[in-house]
Amino acid sequence: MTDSVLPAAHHDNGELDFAAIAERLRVWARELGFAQLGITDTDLSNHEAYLERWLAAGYQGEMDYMSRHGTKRTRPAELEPGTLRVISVRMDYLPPEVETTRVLGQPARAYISRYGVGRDYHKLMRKRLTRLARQLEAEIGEFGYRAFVDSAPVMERALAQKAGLGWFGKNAMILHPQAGSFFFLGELYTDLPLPVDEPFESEHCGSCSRCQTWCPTGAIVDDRVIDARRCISYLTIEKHGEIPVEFREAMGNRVFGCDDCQLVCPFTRFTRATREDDFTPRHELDRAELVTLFNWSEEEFLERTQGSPIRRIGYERWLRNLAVGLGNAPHDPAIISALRARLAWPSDMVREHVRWALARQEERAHPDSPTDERPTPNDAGYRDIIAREAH
Ligand code: B12
Ligand code: SF4
Ligand code: SF4
Repeated sequence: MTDSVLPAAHHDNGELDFAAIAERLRVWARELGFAQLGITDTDLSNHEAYLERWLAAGYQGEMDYMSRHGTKRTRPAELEPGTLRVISVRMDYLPPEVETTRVLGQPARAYISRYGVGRDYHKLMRKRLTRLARQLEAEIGEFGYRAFVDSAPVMERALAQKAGLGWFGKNAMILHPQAGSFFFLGELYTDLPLPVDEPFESEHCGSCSRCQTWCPTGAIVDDRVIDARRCISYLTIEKHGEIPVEFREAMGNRVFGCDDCQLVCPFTRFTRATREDDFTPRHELDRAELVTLFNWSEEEFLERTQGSPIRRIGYERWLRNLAVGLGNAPHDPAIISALRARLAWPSDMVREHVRWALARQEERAHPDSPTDERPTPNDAGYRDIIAREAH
C-alpha cells in the first residue's frame, strides 16, 4: 500500500493523530515482513506475580538472568524510562517444505528445533523493528523508542497477549487461532501515547492437553507453566555442564531445542510458512545424520554455524548434545567408532556423555538386547503426527 492511501499522521491542526499513526504502523509492519502488530500499555502486574511464583519454585534453573533485573522485566518504564506503550510484533519462522515429525521419527538423524536451522532471528527482527521506528520518525520527527527481540528483561509473551497477538496455550506458547505458534516475538518500547489494542482474552485450548501429555520430559508442570530444568530446550541450549542422566533417554534425537509441544498442538496445522529467506535451513541442518554433525571439527562447527543461533552454545555443548542423541540412536558401528574417537576429548563433560552413549550403543549390540524400535513412551504418538503431516 502506498503511503498516500494511508491516513495522514497529523490532524488538520498539525497535532499528531495517534490512531492514524497506529494504522500506518500496522501496514508498514506487514510490508516489513511481520505477520501482525499490536499495541499495549505497560501494566504487567498480573504477570509480575506469575513470574515471582515461577522464580520462587526455582523453575529457571541456571538462567540467573531471569531473576537478575528486579522489576525491570515486568515494568517497562523502569527498563526504558518514559515508555508509555509497547508495540508488539510477531514473525513466522517455519520454512516452507521443512520436515518436522518425520525427522523426529528417524533416530539416527538430528532434530534441531526449527527456529535454529537457518540464520539467527535476533538481528533480523531487531533491524526490521528499527526500520519501522525510523520510518515513523521520518514522518513525525524524533520520538523515544527502543527495539527488543529476546535480548533484554522483557516479558515478551505477556506483552503479546495484552497487545492482542494470541493467547497463552497450556504449553506456555503464544498461539494465534489462524497461525499456530511457530513465530517469534519482538517489541518496540515507545513514549508515544498510541491507542491500545484489545488483549487476546479468549482461550482456545479447551479440554485439549496434548502438549502436556506429550512433553517427553514432563516439563509442563501446570497449565502455562514450564519447569525449565526439565525442558529439552533448556537442557540442550541454556544448561552448562552435564545433562542429568534421567532426561537423556527421553531427549531422543533432539539436539538443539525442542518443538514437540508445538508439533502436537492442533493449531499447528494453521502455521503459515515464513517469507524470510534467512530462515531457510543451512548445511542440511534440518535433516543431517547425528554422526555427521558429531564428526564436524571445531573449525567446521564455527564456520557452519556462523550467524546461526546454534553458535552460542559452543562446540563443547554441541558435542555433549549430539553424544546423547547418538546414545539413543540405533546400534551402528560407525556411531561407535565416532564416539570412541572422542573418548580422549579434553572436556570431562564431553567424555562423560560419550561414555554414556557408548554404553548404550554397546548394550544394543548384544544379540539379546531389545530391538532398535524407539524406546520412548511417545513412539505411538510419532506415528500419529507423521500421519497428520502427510495429509
Ligand atoms: C526463558 C525463556 C525460555 C526458557 C524457559 C521457558 C519458559 N516458558 O519460560 C526455555 C529455555 C526452556 C525456553 C524454551 C523455549 N522457548 Co523461550 N524464551 C524464554 C524467554 C527469554 C523468557 C520467558 C519468560 O519470561 N519466562 C518466565 C515465565 C514465568 O514466563 P512464561 O513461561 O511466558 O509464563 C507465563 C505464563 O505462565 C503466564 N501465566 C501464568 N499463569 C497464567 C494464568 C493466566 C490466566 C494467563 C493468561 C497467563 C498465565 O504468566 C507467565 C508470565 O508471563 C523468552 C523471551 C522473552 N524475553 O520473553 C523466550 C520465548 C518465550 N521463547 C520462545 C521460544 C520460541 C521457545 C521454544 C519454542 C524454543 C525451542 N524450540 O526450543 C521453547 C518452548 C518451551 C515452552 N513451551 O515454553 C519464544 C516464544 C514465541 C511464542 N510464540 O510464544 C520467546 C518469546 C522468544 C521470542 N522472542 O520469540 N525459553
Ligand atoms: S519444548 Fe519440549 S521439553 Fe520443553 S516443554 Fe515443550 S515439549 Fe516439553
Ligand atoms: S496442544 Fe492443546 S492444550 Fe496444548 S497448547 Fe495446543 S491446544 Fe492448547
